[in-house]
Amino acid sequence: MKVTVVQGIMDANKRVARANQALFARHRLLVLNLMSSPGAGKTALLERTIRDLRGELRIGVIEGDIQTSLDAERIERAGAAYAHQINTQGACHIDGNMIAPVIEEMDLGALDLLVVENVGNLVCPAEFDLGEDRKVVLFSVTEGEDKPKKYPLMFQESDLMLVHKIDLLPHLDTDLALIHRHALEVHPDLTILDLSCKSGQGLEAFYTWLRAEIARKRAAPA
Ligand SMILES: Nc1nc2c(ncn2[C@@H]2O[C@H](COP(=O)(O)OP(=O)(O)O)[C@@H](O)[C@H]2O)c(=O)[nH]1
Ligand SMILES: [Mg+2]
Ligand SMILES: [Zn+2]
Repeated sequence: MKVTVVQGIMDANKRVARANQALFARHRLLVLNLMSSPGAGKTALLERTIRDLRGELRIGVIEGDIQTSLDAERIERAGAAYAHQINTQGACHIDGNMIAPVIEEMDLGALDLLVVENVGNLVCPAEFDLGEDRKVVLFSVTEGEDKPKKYPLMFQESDLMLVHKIDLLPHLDTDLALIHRHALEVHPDLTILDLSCKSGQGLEAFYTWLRAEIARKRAAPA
């Protein structure tokens, strides 16, 4: 496995994101930008998805963390077709510049899906396009019903919201319907799926969404 360390390069993110997008389009490869606060379960969901869909989808993951290669090691152990760790050295999000040299080196044609696991943070990851097709926000039921209203940009920018760890609901006072209502207040068209990678509840609906998005991207003009 390879670890890339990036310094604070921040120039012209939009331009780089467009170039990344063109490269993904040439390969008709679906790319997701997976965002959440730290600990919502991004890596756990990816590990489960890779294990469940092994044999059907070749999934690659670019991991973004301030430090360590722990997540890419987990992804590799889960049997991913490709795993790469980016260390941002303090930066609290991934931007288009950081993934550009990584995707240039990769064999994008060997994948059915590429996921970028962003740095755990509900704020600035939403501000930086990577050239992805879809932004996905993972939000766990332990984070408080008010967060979609407090961090609206994340929920406005995202195409899909995954409400995670619903296996915990019997132990909590969390109002799941209120989480939905607050997210829909800031983004009325937001697609919302409830799931748990621990119990497996809701995963089939997520996989159905993935398959549909992959099919749509494959049919899109290069
Ligand atoms: N109860 C429960 N815990 C989960 C679930 N998914 C992940 N976790 C736990 O959440 C913690 C953070 O998971 P991780 O994948 O490292 O989160 P990340 O920081 O978003 O990548 C770990 O202790 C996981 O065991 C779930 O579906 N249910
Ligand atoms: Mg992680
Ligand atoms: Zn940041």
